[in-house]
Amino acid sequence: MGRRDSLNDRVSDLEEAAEFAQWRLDATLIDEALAVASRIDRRLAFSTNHTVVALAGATGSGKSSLFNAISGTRLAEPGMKRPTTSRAMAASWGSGGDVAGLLDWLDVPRRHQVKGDDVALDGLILMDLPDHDSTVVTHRLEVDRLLELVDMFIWVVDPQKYADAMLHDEYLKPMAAHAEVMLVVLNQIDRLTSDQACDAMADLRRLLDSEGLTKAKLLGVSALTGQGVEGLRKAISRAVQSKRSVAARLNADVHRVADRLNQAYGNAKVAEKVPEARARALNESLAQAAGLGLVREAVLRSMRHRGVSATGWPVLAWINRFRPDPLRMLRLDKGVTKADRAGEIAPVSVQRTSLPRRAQGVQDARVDTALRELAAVASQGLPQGWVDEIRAKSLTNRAVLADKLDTAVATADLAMDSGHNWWSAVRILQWVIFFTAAFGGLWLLIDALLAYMQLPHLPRILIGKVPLPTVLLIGGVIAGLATAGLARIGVEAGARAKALRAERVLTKAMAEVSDELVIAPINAELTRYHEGRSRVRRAAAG
Ligand SMILES: Nc1nc2c(ncn2[C@@H]2O[C@H](COP(=O)(O)OP(=O)(O)OP(=O)(O)O)[C@@H](O)[C@H]2O)c(=O)[nH]1
Ligand SMILES: [Mg+2]
Repeated sequence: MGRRDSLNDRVSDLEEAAEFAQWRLDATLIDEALAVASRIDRRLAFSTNHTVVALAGATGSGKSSLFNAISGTRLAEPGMKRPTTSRAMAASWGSGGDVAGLLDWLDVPRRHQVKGDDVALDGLILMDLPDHDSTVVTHRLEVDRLLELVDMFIWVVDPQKYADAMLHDEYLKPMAAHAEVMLVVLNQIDRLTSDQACDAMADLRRLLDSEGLTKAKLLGVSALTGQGVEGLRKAISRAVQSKRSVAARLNADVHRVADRLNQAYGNAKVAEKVPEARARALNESLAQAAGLGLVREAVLRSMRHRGVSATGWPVLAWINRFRPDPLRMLRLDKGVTKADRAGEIAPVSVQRTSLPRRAQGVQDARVDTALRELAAVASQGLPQGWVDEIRAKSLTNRAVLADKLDTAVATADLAMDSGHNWWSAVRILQWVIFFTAAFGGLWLLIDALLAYMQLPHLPRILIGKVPLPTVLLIGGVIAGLATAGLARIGVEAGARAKALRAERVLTKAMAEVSDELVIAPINAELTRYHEGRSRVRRAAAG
């Protein structure tokens, strides 16, 4: 039972490994693996208490005669005319189990139920096959078809043709994995002296061993005289009663195809996911292409511009307002407001920048190179089909990449409106200073006018030796410029911090885009490979 469970596990491992490899490894091999898996499922659906044993071999070797000798019947038709048997024929022993269903699946309409209670053969379905080396092509097709399905093989050879190249090269050697469920019978030993029979048996044993069939039993028999037939019956009986042949045959099937699939998967060291350094290199190229440098520069200049307008000497600041805001020119001035984040408004116009597309050709080429290198590094050691798949995956979203990056830049929160509350305080101070200076200036002007018109002048207040209005005017201008100068230092520091922050935010936003559009699809492909490989290894190891 345990064996059957592990067989089921191996079959599903094989099936999944084949499915993971679809379109990536050799299609014929994958189809074969899937066919084996479904064939095993079908066979296991029928009774595993029955063992289907086929007599196979060259024409005239004595398959039909042996069938009769083993079964003690005359159901098969041995003959002089070659080839004699043209369609498979089956005889079954014992009742119970869906023998009819099993024989339907095997597509063997010629069938007999052997009467009597031959306990030794209970559970046996013995099959007489046509000749595998037939001149009639349908015979060979029938043999090949049934050899795929039966649970155990008895290869019947005769003293003349036991070393036949076709038998060994096309059937025995390729089926070495199935040696455990294989019996080789040297028939017609009545035609040899006992020395000749010993020599022939030893020679055949050597041959089989050299072909990897050490596990295959070899028996010498004569269907004509009945010599050795009892031993053969016992060997069959043991196999049938142990009920292990079904699982053993199917296990060998899994083994054979899983080995080949395992080889196709390869065992090179393959990355589990895209290396960090590669992902970073790609992100840098993408950032360049999406104009990260330009945005950072624009943020820096825009913050300076706004800061100077807010904190500068009011007259100069007012002039400064007429110069365009660098961020606004890139349509990045809005950023993401609190309302946007709450989902209240998400105007489409915000989703696009006006970043210049001047050097786009060069940038695109850089991105293409980065994508190519990323795909090449990530797919190192993989089978060619998988390498192609990863390259294709790296380019799947190439067309939308630029747009998505631009949207990421356009919607990134550059936080341009925060962190500069002190500007307002400075602005108020600047206006106070400005009005103080203006007051002093006005005072002097009025004084000058009164003097011009020779009217009595305003009261004269001195600060030390300097008149108050002069102190107010000159002091105000100096204080205003000094405040503007000091504020300029703060503005510059703030602008730099803001530019750095913008760079960080944008880099992160772009990394998210590249993760989603490039890295994730490649990583999924790598995971698929590793999952498939671990499954096929399990299937092949059992
Ligand atoms: N001497 C001798 N002749 C045998 C023996 N077994 C079979 N024969 C003869 O060999 C000939 C062929 O036997 P079949 O049983 O028809 O051989 P087959 O393998 O079924 O042949 P196909 O159906 O054509 O593939 C017949 O004339 C048998 O009588 C044996 O053990 N000794
Ligand atoms: Mg025959």
